[in-house]
Amino acid sequence: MVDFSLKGKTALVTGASYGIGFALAKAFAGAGATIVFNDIKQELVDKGLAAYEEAGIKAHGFVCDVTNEEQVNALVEDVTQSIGHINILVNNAGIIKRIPMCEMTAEQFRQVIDIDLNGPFIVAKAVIPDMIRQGGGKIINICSMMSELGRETVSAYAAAKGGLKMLTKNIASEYGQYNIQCNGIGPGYIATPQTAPLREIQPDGSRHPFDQFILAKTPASRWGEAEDLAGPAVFLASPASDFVNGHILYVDGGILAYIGKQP
Ligand code: NAP
Ligand code: GCO
Repeated sequence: MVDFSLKGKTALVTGASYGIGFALAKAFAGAGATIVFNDIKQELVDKGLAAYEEAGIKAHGFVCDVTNEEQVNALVEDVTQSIGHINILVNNAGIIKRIPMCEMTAEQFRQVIDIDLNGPFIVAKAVIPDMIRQGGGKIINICSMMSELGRETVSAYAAAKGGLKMLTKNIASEYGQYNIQCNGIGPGYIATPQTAPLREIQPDGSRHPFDQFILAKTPASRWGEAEDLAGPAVFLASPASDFVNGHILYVDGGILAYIGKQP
């Protein structure tokens, strides 16, 4: 019998008050996991707790900035002492800045790298030692189409997500011997607050040009929903994927396989 259960496991999903992280955490709870999440503002943690409660999930929320190593180490210690050993980590927290590279300041570039790449390093480094003591664990890094492709205005984001792909492979390489599996999920274009600007209805009532572009680039001819990522994430968090390591699972409706619909 293939084991997709997360019963008895504790999952930390970063940046999971809403969006993709929230959808993954809900799916993990449905598979039996205890949910722990963080956000950088108490008001968003509270909003997230209310949303989990509305979904019938007793989640545990903490204020923690994934770029702050002291806060992350304190979070992991607190969770381990008061809730349980972290068996599953999803490095989901992330930002994007859409600015032409030559107009982007070094500080803006650094901020994206800090949250989208340094953050996953800091959090993974904080949870791995106890995973080793517990005999293993699961780490899932949320990568992107931009782990493989570039486009105008997202240089920092693509650099971060490309780096996150290789950090995923390196964690798999370095800690696979301790029964830790580290894989990535590469979502396609998903309808969340992060991509809302790309889907805004135009003043004349037409779809945003980028919205139309993505529909033409996606064989499924639709944007993904955060829930489309839930099954792949439960698979990578469960014993069913114990021999999958260093893999980036693209959940993109076929974008990476497709040249695009002829205009
Ligand atoms: P989102 O709606 O913008 O949510 C991002 C979450 O991360 C928010 O809860 C945000 O909290 C949190 N966050 C930001 N900086 C943080 C920090 N320093 N410490 C802790 N939490 C922080 O994004 P999303 O669309 O759900 O995306 C989630 C992940 O999937 C990101 O890594 C993103 O790059 C990736 N992704 C998204 C898509 C897509 O099409 N949407 C596709 C591929 C990959 P605040 O609200 O407080 O800022
Ligand atoms: C963008 C989008 C993308 C998505 C996602 C695609 O501006 O191109 O925000 O980067 O967020 O990363 O996989």
